[in-house]
Amino acid sequence: MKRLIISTLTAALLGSTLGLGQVHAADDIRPRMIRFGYGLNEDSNQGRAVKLLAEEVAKASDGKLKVRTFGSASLGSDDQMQNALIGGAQEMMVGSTATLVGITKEMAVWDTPFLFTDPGQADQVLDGPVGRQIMDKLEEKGLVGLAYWENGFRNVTNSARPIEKFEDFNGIKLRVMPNPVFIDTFKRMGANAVPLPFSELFTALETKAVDGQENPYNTILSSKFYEVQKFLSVTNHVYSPWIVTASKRWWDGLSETEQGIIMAAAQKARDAEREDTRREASQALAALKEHGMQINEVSPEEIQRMREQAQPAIQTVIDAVGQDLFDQVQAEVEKAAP
Ligand code: TF8
Repeated sequence: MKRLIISTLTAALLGSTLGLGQVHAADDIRPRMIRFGYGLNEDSNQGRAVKLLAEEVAKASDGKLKVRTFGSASLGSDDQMQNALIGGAQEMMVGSTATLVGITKEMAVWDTPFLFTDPGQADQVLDGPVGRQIMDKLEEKGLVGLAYWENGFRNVTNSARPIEKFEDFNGIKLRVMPNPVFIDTFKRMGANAVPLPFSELFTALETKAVDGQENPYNTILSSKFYEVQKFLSVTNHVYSPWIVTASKRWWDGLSETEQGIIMAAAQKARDAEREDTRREASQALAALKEHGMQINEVSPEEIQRMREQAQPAIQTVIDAVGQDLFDQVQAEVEKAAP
């Protein structure tokens, strides 16, 4: 009996050391269903990239890892999904870094008004060491950051008038992302800043609960804000990243192979998404005009005045992230200047 056990054990040990490679590697990928939520609709830059990520994961895992995608905030607002990830009730999502500030305050650094001047510069800083360092801060809060995607440079729409100078914000009820830096920035511009989750935004615009909002061209187009907003003012006042996150509780139970497949897919989708977003953004103004929006460029002088007006909001960023990290990001931004 003893012999039998020993020889069985030896066989098992030999089996694993001799590799029986295939058995082992296959074991490394277990059939799993991954719930992946996002806030925009399927027919958006975000939706297209999530679909690509799901396809890449299926391909690389021989269909064992199945990413089920849930768009249009059908699993909840960014905020709700973040908490579902932390609790382990949902596996993955993509959303704004700005809505993570309540969880990981360092994320507020990306909300610094006028931080980046060009998307290539944003890529370099986000994908570089300081971007990774900030992403890694999520882990102590129960989240794993996989990749930054592009939401993009934000522009203002409203139903009252063209914004040509910051004084034009006066009295405008402007929906902002629920985040202290955004609230502060737009209060300083003179707007009545109203924090609201994105999932409630269209209805709020439609019912005139708010007069305006700010988002990249792509979102103004894909979320059909042109149906409920007349004026689009080109301010490019901040660059917004998206971030793909996973539930740490769930992620830690994956094999290295599984983690590698998902990470590679998030990065591949990132590269495709940035290209797609930039291509779409370059044609979006014409499309929005066709949909009847009245578009105005803000003069460089008035942008400079907006920048000065928003300047004190930088203190809100520094209070959240600390002077050291803020300086470190500034140094990376300068290094990556176009
Ligand atoms: C916003 C953001 C949103 C994103 C999206 C829901 O205005 O720009 O578009 O967070 O993932 O809330």
